[in-house]
Amino acid sequence: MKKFFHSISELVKENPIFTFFVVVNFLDAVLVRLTTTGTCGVRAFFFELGTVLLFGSFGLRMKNKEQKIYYVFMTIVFLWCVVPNAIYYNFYNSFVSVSFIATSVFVADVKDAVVDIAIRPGDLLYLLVIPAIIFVVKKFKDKEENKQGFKSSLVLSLVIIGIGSALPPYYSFSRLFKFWNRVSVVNNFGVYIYQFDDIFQSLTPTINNFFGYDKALSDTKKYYEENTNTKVINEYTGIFEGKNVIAIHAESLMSFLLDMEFNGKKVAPNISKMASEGIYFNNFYAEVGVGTSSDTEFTYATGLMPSNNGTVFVNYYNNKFMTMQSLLHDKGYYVFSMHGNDGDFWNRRLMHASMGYDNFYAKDSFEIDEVYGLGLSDKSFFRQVVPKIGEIKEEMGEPFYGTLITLTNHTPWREAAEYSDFDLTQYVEVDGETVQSTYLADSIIGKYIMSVNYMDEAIGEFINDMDAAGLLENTVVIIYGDHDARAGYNQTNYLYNYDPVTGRVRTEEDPEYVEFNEYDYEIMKRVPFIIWSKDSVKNVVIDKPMGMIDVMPTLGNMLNINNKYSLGRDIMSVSKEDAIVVLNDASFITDKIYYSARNGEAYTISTGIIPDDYISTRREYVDKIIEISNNIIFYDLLKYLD
Ligand code: GP9
Ligand code: MN
Repeated sequence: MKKFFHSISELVKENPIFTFFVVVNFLDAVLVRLTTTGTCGVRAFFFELGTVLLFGSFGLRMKNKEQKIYYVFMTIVFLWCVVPNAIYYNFYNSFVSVSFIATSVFVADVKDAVVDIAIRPGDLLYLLVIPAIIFVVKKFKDKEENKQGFKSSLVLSLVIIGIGSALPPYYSFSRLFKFWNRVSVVNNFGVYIYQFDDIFQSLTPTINNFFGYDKALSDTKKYYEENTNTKVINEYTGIFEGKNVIAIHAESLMSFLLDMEFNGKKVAPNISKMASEGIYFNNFYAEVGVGTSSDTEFTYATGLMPSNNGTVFVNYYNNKFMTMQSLLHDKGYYVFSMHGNDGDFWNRRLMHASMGYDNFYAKDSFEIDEVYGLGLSDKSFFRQVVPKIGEIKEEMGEPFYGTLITLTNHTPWREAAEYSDFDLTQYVEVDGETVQSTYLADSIIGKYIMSVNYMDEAIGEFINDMDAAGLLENTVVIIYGDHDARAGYNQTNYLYNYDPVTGRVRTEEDPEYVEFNEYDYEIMKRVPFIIWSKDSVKNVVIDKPMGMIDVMPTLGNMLNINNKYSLGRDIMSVSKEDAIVVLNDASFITDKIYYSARNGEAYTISTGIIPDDYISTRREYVDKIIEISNNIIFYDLLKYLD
């Protein structure tokens, strides 16, 4: 043992390049974890140090230039694990996947958002490591192969990884293999192991075709045998059968805006009016992964969870899925989608055809006469949509089902003041005088609020134009938010704790501090789901926790169609106690708690007794839903199920 540690200390003294490589790459891993999730788990330290030592030891089997090139190359590889994740986490609160690179062609279109919200100058400091290690390898003379040093550092790295493995939480290994909780993997194993695992997982769909298929098929068949998704008859069964349906996919619309007003004016008067007149699901959540809008389109249409590796729209668009669109088409509906953006964004041109749409009207079907943010403005889009629906009704008859995907309210809302004059001025008392504060209008969250007001106006004009054209007769209009705005915790906290008088954000020490923690931020990510029709006012509010996977069964029951592969449930036939929102990282929300799969913590939403097995039974349920969904996606199993 003494000899072992002596050889390590000799190694550190004799080979400064090896020492620099280990120290700097270990510090990078620790820093990126602390500056993203903020978790200071001891366990991850062992894995981060052990990983760097392990790769560092291989360099000792090389000599001279080869050894130096190896250490520079591996430092660049480790930086590729650190810098993209530091930036990506600011935008998505998760960690990047190499399979996302396949979809990153779309990031170019949202680069403003990435630049505005995601890239912090500090994240780019990591890049200084490259000139630093080049300086170090130039400064110190070449080294011969060091077999003893290799053995000692290899053994030390394995001992350190072994200690890390012996530390709780032991369930984290399942997350390493199941991999739907990226944050948990980084928190427990560090960013290097996370990224190597991600590469392996991203290759899995290709590998899967050779391995794991049989087990996935038998597990999935067994699941559906035990959970046959027969339609439950209730008071909503068939209430909209045969009606036309127009579904508005409202970009980044969140529910809290429907109750918000400034200076006596509602932020979203039209949408909130439709919510009050129709059926309003006010405890509703998107369940997106990295696929954001496209994940919502997929989950809404199939009742399956999004893919945990890549996105369905890009990586699995050729697979067979049972969708609302295909079921309605089979019932005689003409099914179309319309969107003012490039038809290849999110690979929609191919995926919409695969989902069963008869036609997809993309950017090239519209006159691009007014542009804000990502493309055609919502007001111009809707103005042009109305006559198109009129032509469809003329030429294709009824019933028709149309998905209208909005665009203007997409992050980062930089131009909001150009298309919205919604007044966010705050009037505050300072030393007995009333002064104006415009902090909100200048902030990202303020621009978001202004942008939502614009989208609300656009939807209000659309409803009026549809009514004037006689297109609301026998028609149901649906509005759903496709995911939360991604404005970030700090920006959202402004709404609760920015003090316009002092210009500071209140902390817990302030008497007027409003409790708003990371869990409150997750819980407020509700998006509206509204079913409205001109001729059948409903005035119903459903406050049961509901997820996007429940839309297919719930709306399907109203349209009298049944998707037997949906993993969601018709919320009208589920009790509030049993209702559950399955989130894509295996966290979940019920009427009692928000359970964070990242930290294994439960945050109380309402009082009341929580039975012993309350969390474990729901965690098993959630894991199973995610597993079966991913089986179907990865292995294209619906082709083989009857
Ligand atoms: C792109 C629009 C926005 O066409 O649907 O997509 P998102 O960035 O929200 O996934
Ligand atoms: Mn979106």
